[in-house]
Amino acid sequence: MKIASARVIVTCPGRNFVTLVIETDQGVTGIGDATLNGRELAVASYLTDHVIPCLIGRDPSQIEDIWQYLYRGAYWRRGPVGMTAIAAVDTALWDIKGKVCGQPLYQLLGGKSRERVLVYGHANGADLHSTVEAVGRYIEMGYHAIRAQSGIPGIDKAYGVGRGDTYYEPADARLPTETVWDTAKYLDFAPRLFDKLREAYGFGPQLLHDVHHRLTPNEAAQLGKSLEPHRLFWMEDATPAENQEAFRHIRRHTTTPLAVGEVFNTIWDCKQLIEEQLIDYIRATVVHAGGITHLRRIADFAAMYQVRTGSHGATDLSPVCMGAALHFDTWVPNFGIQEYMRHTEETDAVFPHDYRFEDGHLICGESPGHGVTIDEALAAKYPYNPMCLPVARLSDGTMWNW
Ligand code: CS2
Ligand code: MG
Repeated sequence: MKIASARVIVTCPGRNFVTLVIETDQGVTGIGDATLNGRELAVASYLTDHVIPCLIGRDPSQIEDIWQYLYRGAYWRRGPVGMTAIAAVDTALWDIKGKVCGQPLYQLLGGKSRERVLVYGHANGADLHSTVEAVGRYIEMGYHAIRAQSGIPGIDKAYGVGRGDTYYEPADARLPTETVWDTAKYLDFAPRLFDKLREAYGFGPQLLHDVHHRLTPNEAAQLGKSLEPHRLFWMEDATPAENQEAFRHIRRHTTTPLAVGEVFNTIWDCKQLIEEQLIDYIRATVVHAGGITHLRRIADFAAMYQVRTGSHGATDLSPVCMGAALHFDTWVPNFGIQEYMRHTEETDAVFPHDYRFEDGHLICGESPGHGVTIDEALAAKYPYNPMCLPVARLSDGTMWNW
């Protein structure tokens, strides 16, 4: 069997997605997610101009060799664009392998470690009261784990607050929306949000919170300490993690569980965090961390240090990534939780899939491969619509971390 052709599909059913389709000379097709929010065309070009020409004629069963070829052969290694492109190829090749073997992807990885995958949803509101209500709605929808993000008094356009009721899409303009961040207001407000949530719902629901890179290590330590009575499932992206050592300070001062890694794209981004056990959950995901092949390496390394997976699963990761991630989550022994920010109906129509939500969990399907396809005719009806993520400044104009 040989790779006969490959193509990149950019579609925008409510938001932009990039999908790689690989076809073999025996008519077997595999697909991979190549979406990088706000940088979609960079990955599309990397694939079209630099990767696809090298794939034609190769044996699609040689997943590892092709991964090594694309990683080492790039010379300019690592980074979100290149690793997302590699991830798309890798995911598509695992999809093909599943179809050739007639096996769901989790079987190729080693079989089931669990029947279903615990997920968390995204409750958010413009203020404390509406966020408490939103968490209640997610509990009624059957979620056992819920991320809570709220508007913050005195802060306009706080992170994580959707414009609608269920879906949260941060890429909101052709050029970055400017937002203003105020750490003091946030540190004053966040503990009060979780006071109210625990008062309203007790300790039944698992609660998560995303700091989204906004704090210094010491501020993160302060917040983690103040949230300890609420026993969060995790506090995410407490401080920018390029400086992995910074987490030593946070770890010294709080037992609130820490999750990091949705912006990571190789094991090198998290090596120190894991081997020094500075985090509890690694958030790297199939689409941005080099695909199944590399994410498996990260998870196995994490397992040595009792760090569990908690893969990213925002709306800007397509159902193709979610499908592959669920097979990974069904297999991976040191599973923690899977983020599941629901896609819109129009997105789901473009990406038919066999996974399903039930009682706060997702259950992957039994179709050969990862169980997600793309309706190319429908995808063609949604042309690319350039959008990018906001930026954040402090009130004095200093650029900060969005
Ligand atoms: C967030 C994401 O889901 C999360 O944890 O950090 O929504 C993130 O803001 C987006 O994926 C950025 O595109
Ligand atoms: Mg996050």
